[in-house]
Amino acid sequence: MPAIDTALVVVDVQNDFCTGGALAVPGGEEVVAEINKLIEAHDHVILTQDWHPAGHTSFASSHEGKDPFSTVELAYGIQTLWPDHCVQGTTGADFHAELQWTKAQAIIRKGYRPHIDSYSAFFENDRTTPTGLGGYLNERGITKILLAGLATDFCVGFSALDARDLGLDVTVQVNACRAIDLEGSLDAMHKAWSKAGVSVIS
Ligand code: VGL
Ligand code: ZN
Repeated sequence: MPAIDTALVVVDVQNDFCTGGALAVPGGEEVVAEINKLIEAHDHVILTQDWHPAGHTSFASSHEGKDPFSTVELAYGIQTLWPDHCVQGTTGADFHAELQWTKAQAIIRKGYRPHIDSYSAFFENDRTTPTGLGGYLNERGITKILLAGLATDFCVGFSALDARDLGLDVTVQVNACRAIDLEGSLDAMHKAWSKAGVSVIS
């Protein structure tokens, strides 16, 4: 495993994406044991944390008459609407209790702007607002990342594509990811990864 010069980026392993959470990803908590092993094996560990203010624009509850998992047209384009989740400071936004996160060197919070969602760890859903992670890695001379976490076809997936756009060497550890799989989104993401040159390992 290329642990020395590779940063492990652990995406959104938070209570709301695990069984019993507000936006539960099937089997979400199953990634924790595998990710803990990856954390042990890597010298550079970065976490992302979905971190929405109450009333966030990605919540169906913020759009009258709209149901979760439908879509809406926002200023920056089509946005999928979600149940209220990962609200700043709530238990649902906390990392899973068994995730061994203390070694993490940085935690990138995303989705905190009230009117923009952010799936990717690098750019928000308007595709132009950076989170700062690209600059952080660049300044530290890190050019390779390994991604794991939730959800494969949204936050992990778009993080991988954006990282390739930034010229990084990107691998996704798919056995340490779980998917939402909304209308073929998992299949579409695998196709997009292969086009973009994202490596996949399990
Ligand atoms: C995510 C939907 C909404 C994710 C976050 O972590 O994949 N998905 N917010
Ligand atoms: Zn979210």
